[in-house]
Amino acid sequence: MTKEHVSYEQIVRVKHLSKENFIRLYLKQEKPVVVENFTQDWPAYQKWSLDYFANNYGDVVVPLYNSNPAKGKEPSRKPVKHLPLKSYIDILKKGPTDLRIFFFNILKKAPNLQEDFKYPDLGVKFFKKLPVLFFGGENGKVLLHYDIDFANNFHFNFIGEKKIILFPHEQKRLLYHVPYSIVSIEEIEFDYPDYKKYPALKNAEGYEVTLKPGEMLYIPSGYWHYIRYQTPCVSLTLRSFPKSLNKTLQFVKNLAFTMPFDNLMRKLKGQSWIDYKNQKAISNAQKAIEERK
Ligand SMILES: O=C(O)CCC(=O)C(=O)O
Repeated sequence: MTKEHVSYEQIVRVKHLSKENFIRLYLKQEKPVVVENFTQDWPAYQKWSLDYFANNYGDVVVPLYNSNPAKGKEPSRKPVKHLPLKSYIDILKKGPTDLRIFFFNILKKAPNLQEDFKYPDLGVKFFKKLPVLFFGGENGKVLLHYDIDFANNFHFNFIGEKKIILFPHEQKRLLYHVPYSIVSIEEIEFDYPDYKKYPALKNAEGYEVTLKPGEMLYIPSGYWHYIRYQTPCVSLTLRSFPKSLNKTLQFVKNLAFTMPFDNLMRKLKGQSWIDYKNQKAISNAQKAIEERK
């Protein structure tokens, strides 16, 4: 048995956070933080429950994703099935499942939900066109990735508990970042890393938190995130773009060049392209270890 459960440095928790302190201590320093008492006075905190979503939005058909790595010529993010939300919620209630709803677009699918949350006054400009929900079941996981748009993410948990592991963007080589993508090698479980197979992970310095209902996690721009659902959960992410020309250029490059190129190569070469990229992730990590010696 080479896999072991690891704990990372706990993310700072505060009960309340003023705009000034948020900007000075976390936004400017690109440090994550959890605010415990954040959404208790939002309608969502009282209203949102699995039954509430089933009763009010149960007929909305949702794409469901699992965490199996894409194989061969499959696109990297392909839903495994589509179900009405109420049938998916029945699955969540039954027990562990790795089926998830990734990026439930509130404006498109359930605009009335906008009345249940607020855009907090934290001194940032929110991108109000993309409030999104995430649903997942007990023991489900979200593979380590960073967000292609380099947004500062404000992640509000309303139902259940989830463990979130974060790493600063610069650690990408130690995390086995797969070239031409925004993910790391998909079989790695960052809560149970296999150090024998992936030794560079020992040098990565991560943070973690178990997020409870009512709490907000600030995920700074570009941070890698890995999520393990401990119970069925529903969370909301609001995003704000950083004022960085460099990050904007990287976003445009990812969108206009890197992703289309990767999709084309998947179509042309299938599994051998995936194997090549994973091999490259391993050799880049090896080099990163050697440079540290
Ligand atoms: O909680 C989840 O399921 C995913 C969250 C996420 O990836 C995000 O907020 O960007």
